[in-house]
Amino acid sequence: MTQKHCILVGAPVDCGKRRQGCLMGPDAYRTAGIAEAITKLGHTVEDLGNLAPKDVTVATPKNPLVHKLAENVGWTHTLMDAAQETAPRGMPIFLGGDHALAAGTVAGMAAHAQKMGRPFFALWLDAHSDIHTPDTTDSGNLHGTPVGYVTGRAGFDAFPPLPAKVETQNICMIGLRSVDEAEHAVLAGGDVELVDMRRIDEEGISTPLKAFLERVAAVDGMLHVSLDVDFLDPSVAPAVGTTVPGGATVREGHLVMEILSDSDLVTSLDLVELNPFLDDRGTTANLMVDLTASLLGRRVFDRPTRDKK
Ligand code: B3U
Ligand code: MN
Ligand code: MN
Repeated sequence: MTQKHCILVGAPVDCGKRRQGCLMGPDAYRTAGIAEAITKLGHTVEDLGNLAPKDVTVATPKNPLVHKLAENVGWTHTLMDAAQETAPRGMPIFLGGDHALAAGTVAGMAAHAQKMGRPFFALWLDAHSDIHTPDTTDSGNLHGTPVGYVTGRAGFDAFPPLPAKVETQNICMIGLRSVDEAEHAVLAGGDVELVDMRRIDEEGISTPLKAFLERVAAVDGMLHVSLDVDFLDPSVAPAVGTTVPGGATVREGHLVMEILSDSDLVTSLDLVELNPFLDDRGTTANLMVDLTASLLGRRVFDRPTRDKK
C-alpha cells in the first residue's frame, strides 16, 4: 500500500448512549501504542489531541427519549469540520468515542469527496445498522442514528445541514446481527449492501467485501471505514457497552483489514465504541490497534512476494 500521513483525531464522544466510558477511548488507543504501530509500518503520524464539541443550543426534541441532543449536535459540527480540515492533508483516523461521532466524520468526509469530484462510499463494520432517526429510535441513544443522518433521512432538523448526502447504494454493512424493526423496514426495501452473520457464515467474509471494493475501485471512489468494536465477538472484544454474541472472529477482523489494505482504497477510518472501563487488561484496545495496523499494511508474510515464487 502507498505511504500515508495518518492524522489521529481524538473524539471522546460519550453522549450517544447512556452507559459512560467511551470518553476514555482516545487515550486507551494512545496507551495501546497506535501512533508507534503506524509509524513502524513506514507511515507518518500527526496527533491532533482530543477535540471538544461546539457549544450549541437546540430546540427540545419531539421524541422525549432522545438523550443529550445538544451535545450530539455540537460534536457533529466539530467533527464535520475536522474531517474536512484533515482529509486534504492525509488520512484521518478518528479515535472514538461512541458511534454518534460518525454523523460528523462521515458527513465531513462525504463533503470532502464532493469537493474532490469523487464518489463517496462507506463501509460499516458493526453488529448494528445505526440507521434510526431521532424520531424512530426507541432507546433514544443517538449512536444508533449516524447512518440515518448521513443518508439524508428526515428528523435531523437540529443537526447541521448535510453538505453532501451519502448514497444508500454506496454503503455496505458487514457484521449485522441486531437490527431494530424500524431499521429493518428501511433497509429491507432499500439498496444498502447488507452482509449479516448468516451471509458471512455461508459465503465467507471476503466474498461480499471484495465485491463491494470492486464497485468502489471501478469509479475511483473514496472509502470511509467505520469500525464499531461490537463488529467483533464479545469474547475477543469485551470493552463495549452493547455486546451482541456471534460476532466476527479475530481472524475475520484481520482478513477484512488486510483486504482493505491491499485495495488501497481507504481514505478515512473511525474506531468507535471502545469503552476502556469494560476492558480486560487492554485486550480490546490492543486488538483495535492491531486491526488498524493490518489496515495500514502489517503482514505476517508479503503475499505478492510469496505468490511470485
Ligand atoms: N439499535 C439499537 C441498539 C444499538 C445501536 N447501536 C448500538 N446499539 N451500539 C438502538 O439503541 O438504536
Ligand atoms: Mn455502531
Ligand atoms: Mn454496534
